Amino acid sequence: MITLKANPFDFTFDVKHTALVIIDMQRDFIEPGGFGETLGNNVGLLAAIVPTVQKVLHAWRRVGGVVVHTRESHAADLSDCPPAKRLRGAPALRIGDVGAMGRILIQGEPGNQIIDALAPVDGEIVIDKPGKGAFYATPLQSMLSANGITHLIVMGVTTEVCVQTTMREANDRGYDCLLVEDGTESYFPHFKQAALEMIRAQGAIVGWTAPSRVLLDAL
Ligand code: C5J
Repeated sequence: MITLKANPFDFTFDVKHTALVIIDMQRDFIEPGGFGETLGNNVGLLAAIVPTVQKVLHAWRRVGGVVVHTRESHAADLSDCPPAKRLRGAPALRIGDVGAMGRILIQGEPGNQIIDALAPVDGEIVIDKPGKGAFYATPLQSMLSANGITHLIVMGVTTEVCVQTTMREANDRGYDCLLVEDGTESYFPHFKQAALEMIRAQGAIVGWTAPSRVLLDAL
């Protein structure tokens, strides 16, 4: 068992029953020309966490823990993309349109791949998710159950959208979740801060948070 000095109080987990879940570290969000930029965001903000996420991923692989990568993505025929999601707002390009890295947010396109620095290796779970949360319309819960997972350590982007939604879905399904504070980022730094506070408020109502240093030292 490992106990971390986390917020709002200690987080105890067993590597054998804990998965590292890395949310949507795909080119669509982190590199120019993808979904994030079409929505008018500065994608450079998100690239800054890559070295931290990589350090934690490598440490987790060394201790032999289960790794889950997610990608926000849709089928090529858009059958899993509600029109309300595709048609909302006035982005430069919509989901399914052709951009600088292929079709925006479509499975198999160059922009939908996880960035090279964090690319999955054999044996790691990769979940393609049509929603913001990683449990909605995916086999994630059954895959975690098959691996005896009860705890999640979460990183990725963006903090207040896909990361927070996934943590809330996980919390409702009975998982204890810890978010790595410097392993997550938002296009809006004040939204990140607010999300961290919401997650750990009221006695860890959604989960715990801790800086990567605390986790890396413990591993
Ligand atoms: C968004 C995500 N922000 N991965 N997706 O649309 O957070």
